[in-house]
Amino acid sequence: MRKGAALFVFLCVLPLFLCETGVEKLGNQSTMDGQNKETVLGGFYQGEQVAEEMPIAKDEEQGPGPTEAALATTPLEDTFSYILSRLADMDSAIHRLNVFQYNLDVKLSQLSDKVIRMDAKVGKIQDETESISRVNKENHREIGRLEGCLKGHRVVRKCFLISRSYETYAGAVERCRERGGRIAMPKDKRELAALAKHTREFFHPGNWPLWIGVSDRRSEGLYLFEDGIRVTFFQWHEQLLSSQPDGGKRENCVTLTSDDGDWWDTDCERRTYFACEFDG
Ligand SMILES: [Ca+2]
Repeated sequence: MRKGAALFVFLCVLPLFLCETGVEKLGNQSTMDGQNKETVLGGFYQGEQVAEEMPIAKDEEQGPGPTEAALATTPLEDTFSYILSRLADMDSAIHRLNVFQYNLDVKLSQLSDKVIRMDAKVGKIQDETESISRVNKENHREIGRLEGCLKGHRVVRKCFLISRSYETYAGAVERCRERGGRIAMPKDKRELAALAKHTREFFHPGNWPLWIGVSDRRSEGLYLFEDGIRVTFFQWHEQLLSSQPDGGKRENCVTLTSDDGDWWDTDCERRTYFACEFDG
């Protein structure tokens, strides 16, 4: 190469070299406070990696064009855009929440309707159960009435039936009622004689007491049948040394003994056999 040509090339390259090194130094000064200080040696960047990590320096080297300058944003604008973006996200979340709440309200309404329908069905089932229970009780009473006269002893218009279960006086009254009858109330001597005979034959050869529907629970010494009618005749057991009734206020209910049909005043809470009566 000729000296003239070499000089020409040198003069052309030198300004470019000076311009490039000057720009890089400016970029180096602007980034000295950053984390890439170690990449700088003698005011120059090393390697392509540094060039990639510092695109701004390269841009500054090339200088912003008119369009890029127009698109450049300030930190305040970036913050404003960020806030708008967050508000948009929150609005979207609130919308989803509203949709969820609406669906929840719909399901709750449907569930409420189902509960109402179930309540109605439960009420209907309860009514049917009560109706069945009433029918069962009526059937039970009817069976008791039939059983009372089939297994018991008929006297004119009623039948006496002896139970082999033990009950207090009140329990015996309730058991007879559940079976469609009443606790035995011999209202005259004929009925009393028939009941005594039936009881003697039922327990023979044993001797057991059983409740009949007579007591002085309301007023000491005033004996009433269980239906409230006053007793006008008695069959008290009598002995030379002691006669019935002798229990005073401690013994207010009456038992009939099976061997002789005599009456004894007895503690109402004692558990013993009992006799019911049924319409014949
Ligand atoms: Ca008494």
